[in-house]
Amino acid sequence: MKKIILPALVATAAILLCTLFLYMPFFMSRTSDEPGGDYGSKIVLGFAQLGAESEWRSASSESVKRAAEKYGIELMFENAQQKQENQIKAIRSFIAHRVDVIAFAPVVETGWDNVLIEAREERIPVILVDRRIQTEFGDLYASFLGSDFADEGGKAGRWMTQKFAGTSGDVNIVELRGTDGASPTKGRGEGFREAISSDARFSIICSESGDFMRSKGRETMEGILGEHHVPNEGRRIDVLFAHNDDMALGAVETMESRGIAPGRDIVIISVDAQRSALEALAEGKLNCVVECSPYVGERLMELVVALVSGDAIPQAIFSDETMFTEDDPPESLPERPY
Ligand code: GYE
Repeated sequence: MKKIILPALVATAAILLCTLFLYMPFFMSRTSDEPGGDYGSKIVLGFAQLGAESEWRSASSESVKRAAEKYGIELMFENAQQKQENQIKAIRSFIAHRVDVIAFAPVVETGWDNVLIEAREERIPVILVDRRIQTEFGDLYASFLGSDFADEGGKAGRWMTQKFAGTSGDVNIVELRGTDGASPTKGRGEGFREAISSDARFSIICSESGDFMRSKGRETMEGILGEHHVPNEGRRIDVLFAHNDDMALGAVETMESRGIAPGRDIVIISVDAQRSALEALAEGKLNCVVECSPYVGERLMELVVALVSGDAIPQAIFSDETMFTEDDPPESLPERPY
């Protein structure tokens, strides 16, 4: 009897195992009621990056790519070259591919409703990375992951008021704005103005956009210096507030080419704290650098996994950020991974 039972048990177990393996993919794949497409067990994330305008942006792209690899998430990555229509096109292609989650860094704040309604209709969740949008609809995105831009502008403004606390006379400020219509431009500008508003000595004598680019920072500063910094005619710029490091570093080049000592003749404050800016700070060419972290890749992947698993996620997640100043010993400044 034993002789018959044992082979029969082995055969039954083998048949059961084979059946399980055959149907495994079916059990693991999502049904059509669930958000996103069916890519087996691998999560697919469509990421529409806004461009490659700054060193900060390159670090942000790198952070997302490395994190996707680390988390085993399949990444569809598009670079929109700073054009909203390219980003919209990329998002539409992600919808057509039925990716599991869409993330994007909106180049400007407005004009996203239609494409995000399309994503919502397909039940594909969206995460805003880095920049925010303005919309009347409360449910077009699941979460925002990035920085508090008004706080960054506030830090810059407060540092400046302290820097000039013991001095007398007017303080003439020039502002190099980021891309017009973008949330960091708005937030940093407002936060800065709010912080300096209590003292009438501070005035922004000129504000121009350099589009967050080093080349435009260089060019724009050329015209601004010619018009506003002619000390022997009594025209003088005391402070440059640049909305990012690349524009500040472009302006530094222009100042040096005109024999102006950046950081000494003109106090320079910028935002981001990328590697090259921290080096310039250590050399005394920048005076204050407010940190804005591009290293959100891993946090993004955690959110993506949570969304696909059906877990609740916070509506907004802000990075912990600090600032670095001319008073920090150069050896205490952090090393940037990329
Ligand atoms: O400060 C700048 C980049 O959106 C926070 O965009 C980002 C900004 C960053 O080009 O360098």
